[in-house]
Amino acid sequence: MPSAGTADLVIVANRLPVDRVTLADGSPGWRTSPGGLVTAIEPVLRANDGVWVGWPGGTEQDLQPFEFDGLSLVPMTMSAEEVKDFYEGFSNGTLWPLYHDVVAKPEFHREWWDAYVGVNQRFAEKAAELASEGATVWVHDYQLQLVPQILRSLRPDLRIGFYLHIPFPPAELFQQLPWRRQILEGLLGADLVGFQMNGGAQNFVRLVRQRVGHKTHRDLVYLPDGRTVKAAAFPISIDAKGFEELARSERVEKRAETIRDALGSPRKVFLGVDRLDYTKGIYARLRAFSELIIDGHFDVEDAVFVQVATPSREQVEQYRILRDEIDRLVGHINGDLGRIGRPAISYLHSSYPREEMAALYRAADIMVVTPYRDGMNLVAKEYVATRYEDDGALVLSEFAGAADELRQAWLVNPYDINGMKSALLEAYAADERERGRRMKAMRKTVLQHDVAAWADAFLLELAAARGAHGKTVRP
Ligand code: ADQ
Repeated sequence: MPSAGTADLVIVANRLPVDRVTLADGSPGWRTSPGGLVTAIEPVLRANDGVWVGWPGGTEQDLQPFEFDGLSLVPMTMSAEEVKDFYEGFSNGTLWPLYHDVVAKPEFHREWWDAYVGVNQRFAEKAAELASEGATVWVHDYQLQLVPQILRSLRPDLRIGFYLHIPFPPAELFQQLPWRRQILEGLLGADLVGFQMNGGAQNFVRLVRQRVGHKTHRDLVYLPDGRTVKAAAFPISIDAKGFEELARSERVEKRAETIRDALGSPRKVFLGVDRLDYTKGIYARLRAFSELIIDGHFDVEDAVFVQVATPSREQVEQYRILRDEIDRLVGHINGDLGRIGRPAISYLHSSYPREEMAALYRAADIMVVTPYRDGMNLVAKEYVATRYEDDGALVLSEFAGAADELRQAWLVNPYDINGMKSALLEAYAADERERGRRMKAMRKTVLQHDVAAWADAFLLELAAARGAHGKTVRP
């Protein structure tokens, strides 16, 4: 066993919670990445003298552990080949499409798998080196599914939790993976495996029974060595109060007004905000909107669609193809339907600070979230959190995890364009009372189940996990 380190809590994630930036004096520095995970985990990290292990992006090689804003960060390096084979390849060319209902075709390449094993091994070794005797290690997401098992073999004293942020697919799809058994065994190194939805946990337990042959009962897996592994759902959330406060600030209110003015003060603003990803259903939603104009339900003077799509994974071919397709579609729609100074779709590729996101949410009458499959979808929850006057409408795909909690949204099947058109139109035409009734209920849900509650629930369950014998981390 390697000698134990000093951290009582180790977070292991593909990415560090910071991005590389160039400071005013031209030297390289860091900035906290926008995102809920940092907000959720930061207080727990601070309370437990924790460290965060992850890749800062890029291929810089001589990175040392550092403190940023009071957080202890341990950067993992990645070679150009690993970025290609582990990150773009196995993580985003194999697992991402496979775990999202095969919306795009997953590719299976043996050299990608080899890189995945190698990177997982390095991350596990680093966590083993940093964790104190009996510490808690919380491993995140699909890029690191082998870490729990490797880590357990290096450090049997640890309490290990794993959380999957994306859906865990049904057996019928997971079965395609040539390395299906290794992935299942990798995850079984954890004491607790957390999923967004109950369905994911059930898929996992069923696969373990069928493919690995372990005994299972409800949400528990019994291993031959006497250990038990629990699989359960912990739906992730957002810093709801933080978003609401931001939305209430005068600056954000003013900015929201400016945005509406800049759009030409249309009667209604539709909004979509996504990473530019083929799982998000951007193409179909824009088509549905444009057909409503063509069918004469409204005009470009009445309504505009603002679509923010941050480019993502640009080296992966399927993402380039998608970007071209959407560029072309927006060009067509605006060419055919727009008027001078009044495009039907206002299309933006930028990434924005949280404040600007809040202003966009405030400026939007109808938020449109239509993924073909999504683990949760935080955008839907963020929109709800900013609507403190119980106004605004949410059109939400049934296939987003968020649809389980946000039942009062206008729920749609994103494969059904006519169904989507009807829902968009209903949300557009709904009266104030109807919108208010729905939003009020959704706001209650989002404010109650915030990201702090999510982290607490996971860590409490991990502390109670049977078979774990380490120290308990304070949520
Ligand atoms: P994502 O697929 O990235 O997350 P999502 O849950 O919507 O999807 O989170 C996106 C986050 O990025 C939101 O917090 C949003 O505000 C932010 N964002 C989006 N566009 C932005 C822009 N242009 N500028 C700035 N910020 C932007 C994965 C899973 C989800 C799951 C989350 C968390 O795919 O299903 O909800 O992890 O577990």
